[in-house]
Amino acid sequence: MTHVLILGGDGYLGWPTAMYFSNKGYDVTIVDNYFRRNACQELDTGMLYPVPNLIDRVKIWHENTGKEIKVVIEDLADTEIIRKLFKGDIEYTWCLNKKFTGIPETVIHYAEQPSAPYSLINYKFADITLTNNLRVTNNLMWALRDYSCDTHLIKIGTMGEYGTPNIDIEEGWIEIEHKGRKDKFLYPRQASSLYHTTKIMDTDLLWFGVRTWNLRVTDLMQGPVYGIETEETKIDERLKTIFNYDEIFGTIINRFITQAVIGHPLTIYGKGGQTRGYLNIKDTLQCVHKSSLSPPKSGELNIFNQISETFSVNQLANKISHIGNKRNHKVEIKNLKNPRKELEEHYYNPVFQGLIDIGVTPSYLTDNIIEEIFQVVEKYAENIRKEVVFKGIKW
Ligand code: USQ
Repeated sequence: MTHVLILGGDGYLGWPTAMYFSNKGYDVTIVDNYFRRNACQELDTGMLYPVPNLIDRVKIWHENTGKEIKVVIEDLADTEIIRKLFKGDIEYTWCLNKKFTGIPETVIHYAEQPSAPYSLINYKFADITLTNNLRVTNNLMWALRDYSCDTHLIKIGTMGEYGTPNIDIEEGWIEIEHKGRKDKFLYPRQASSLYHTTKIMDTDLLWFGVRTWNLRVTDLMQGPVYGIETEETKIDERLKTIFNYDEIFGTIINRFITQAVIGHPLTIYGKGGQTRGYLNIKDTLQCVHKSSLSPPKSGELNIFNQISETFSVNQLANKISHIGNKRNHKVEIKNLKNPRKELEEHYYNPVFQGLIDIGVTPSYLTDNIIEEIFQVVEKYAENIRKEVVFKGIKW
């Protein structure tokens, strides 16, 4: 069985990814330090429903499927943890069989602070974001260098690394002709938050590791993800992934649907012309899996733009209010003064062909898909707290 190590396996994307690979017969180990849960508690954010801790989750998974997902509860910013995972002297927090599974063939790296607003609350949170994200990536890069250059690292990057340039966004690379000579470089990056900036720095670190030590890395430039259910979360109610609707950890589509359900005006920041590439949570799983089946050669960095379609904030608000009204919610739309520093009207034309070429079939934000998310959110409507929807973290 192929061994897949998932870093950040308790998060919104990490947990569904763990079940997806486990269901396909992979030997899965996950590592997490409960960063996201602890931050949600510390910052009093909005979680649609409580989720069991990781040990209970993997036990529920085992009860339902007979499959084992090994768990290590540790902080990957600690220099030794990832090295121990590669050396085989790690202590599992939960597993059925204590035997070391061996060096992973694939590592999927989600173990980062993922929120732009979190990274700009104040200096303390900026520092946590920089320290955590860069240390984890650096620790991982050195462990790969020292123990297993052949392991394929799949890193979740972000489309926000590119920003919103006034030219087409290529897939990772650009050829530049200058004074009669040509060369290929990483596409220029200019992020609009400190969180996004750490992702740029991650890419730079790993590109160095690829050039210098022949590492094999896939960097996935992902857009904002939406959705709740995946095939595996449907197996048991308790296997649902963490779903945030607050401004810190909630992404826009999940937020707008939740706002529509509780009668909170949809919070369009500024003019609402901000355009991004979006994807369904189910597509994240497909993209990561298909990438694992098409690893780069030793000494190569693959970069894919991981989005399925693009929308402006205004287009999203219109789509969601249309479905919300159809479901008898009285949906209002409100343009708030933008708490973020970003362009509110801009050119946006990213290429996103690479993942389709390796076999990903994109899902789209259809009325049916929006209705499915509405149904789940409505079920938990009593848990939604209006006061955490918008607190106005500015930068
Ligand atoms: N926005 C609103 N109203 C809201 C929330 C967001 O107008 O209530 C706007 C934002 O200003 C932004 C856009 O919607 O222009 C997307 O915001 P978001 O909060 O959904 O996403 P973002 O902060 O960009 O970050 C999310 C994830 C992050 C991931 C990123 C991909 O939290 O982990 O890397 O999406 S991307 O945006 O392509 O960089």
